[in-house]
This record gives sequence, C-alpha cells and structure tokens, in this order.
Amino acid sequence: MQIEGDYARDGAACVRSVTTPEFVELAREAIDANLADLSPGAKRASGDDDGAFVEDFCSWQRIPAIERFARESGVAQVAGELMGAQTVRLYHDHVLVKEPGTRQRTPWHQDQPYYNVDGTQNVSMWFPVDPVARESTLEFVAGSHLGPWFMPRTFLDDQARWFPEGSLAELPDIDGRPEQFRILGWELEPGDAVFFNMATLHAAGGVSGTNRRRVLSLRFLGEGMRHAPRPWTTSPPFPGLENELADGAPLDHPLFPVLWEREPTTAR
Ligand SMILES: O=C(O)CCC(=O)C(=O)O
Repeated sequence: MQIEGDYARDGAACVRSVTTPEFVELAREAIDANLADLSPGAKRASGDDDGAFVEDFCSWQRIPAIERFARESGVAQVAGELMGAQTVRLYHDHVLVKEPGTRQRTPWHQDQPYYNVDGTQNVSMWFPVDPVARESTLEFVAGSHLGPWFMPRTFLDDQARWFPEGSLAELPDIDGRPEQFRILGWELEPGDAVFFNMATLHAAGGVSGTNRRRVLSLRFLGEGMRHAPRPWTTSPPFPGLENELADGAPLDHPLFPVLWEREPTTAR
C-alpha cells in the first residue's frame, strides 16, 4: 500500500493497492449484484448519452458482498488513519457505474451538503474495479474541504432541492477558470482508491470507447461526526432517523456499524 498526496492538507489522496486482488473481485461481485437488484432509490444520473450513469446507495444490508467488503477488506482502517479517528463507522455505500459510451460528466459538487451529518472527521473512498484513465477519473479541488459549503443542486437539471436558494454560496466556475484552482486527479488501476473529505469539491469525466467504469464507494464517519437532521429529504435519505437519534448526537446507531477501532495503547 502506498499513499500519494497529502490528505490533511488537500482533502484528497490516492492510496495504491489499498486491498488485495481477492477483495477487488469481491467488490466486482458486489457491484454486479447491486446492478442486478437496484433499490427503489437507484438513479440514472445521465441524460441521453449512448451509455448510462447508474447510481445506487445504502445496499449493504441486502447485498452481503458489500458488507463483507466494508468489514474485511482493510479499507476502514485506512479511512481511520487518514481521518485520525479512534472509531470508524460505515455511513453508507454508494455504487456509481458509467457504462461504455457515457459522455456525461459528473458536475463539480461537495457531498456533505446533501447529507445529514455535521463535522469534519469523515472520509469517502472511491474504489474502481476497472482501470480508470486520467480523463475519466475523479478530480478534486485541493483544499476545498476547508470550506465554504456550496449550494447542492440536482446533477441533471441544477435544481436546489436541499438548502433553500440563496442560503449557501454558488459554486465558482471551476471549468471556466481552471488556472485559479489546484486540481488533483489520479489514473487508477483496480486495487487503487481515492479517499476524500465529504466537503472536498469533486467532479469526474465521462468514459470513452468501450471502457466501463464500475465504482464501489464507501463513506466513513469518525467519532467526531454528529447527526444533523434536515427539514428536507437528504441524499441518501435516512427516513425516520430523526425520531431515533437526536440532533447533534453521535452516529451510534445500527444503520452505521462500527467497522474498525484503534487498539488502545497501554501506558507504561
Ligand atoms: O463516480 C462519479 O462520477 C462521481 C462520484 C462522486 O461524486 C462521489 O463519489 O461522491
């Protein structure tokens, strides 16, 4: 395993060979099982491309390969080290597949404004099971995890369904003025992953030719994160959670299982 980049400074880093080939195969099985059995929350996030950008979330309780990957592949420990956490919980899984011919770019956004969690001790892992070229990979604006939060919008038609219009800053024109931003991105092989903070601005290109881009993403929470119920439906939604977990409470709930805990150090 080898880390490229400075996670604390930039809010994103690449981890080469984060797990073994057996777990890459398990992740492929997990993605294929999820595609064959999409949840009611699954979305097609592409327009009228030849391909399709298919997303699904929160499937670990019904797709055993996702749960096994989360618990046994070793990636939760890497997440814990990157965020400096004592305890790592699974927030949710997210499968993101761009089928061959999908020209649709994933627009620049931060994830946390769509979510129901507050705090900075978090990390998302984006783990492709197909080789990903530099032009198709996930890109990050270095340092954007330090804020501010920008207005979350729907990917296809730019609607404000979460924070009300005017309540957060609008995204800067990153593609129009790339020289003003430090953009990070890594070509990836199966077994490599990128890890990024939930407030880091990120985007991805389409896929070319016959390339398929299947990704299993896991979202992790450190013990410093807190429940932040919203008056709107978050993405992903956690219906009814506001009745079980108080506003500001730690995410100590069976929906967010503990995946890794730091060994206590014994005092001499
Ligand atoms: O896979 C993509 O194209 C986008 C990924 C993304 O936005 C995410 O993992 O939060």
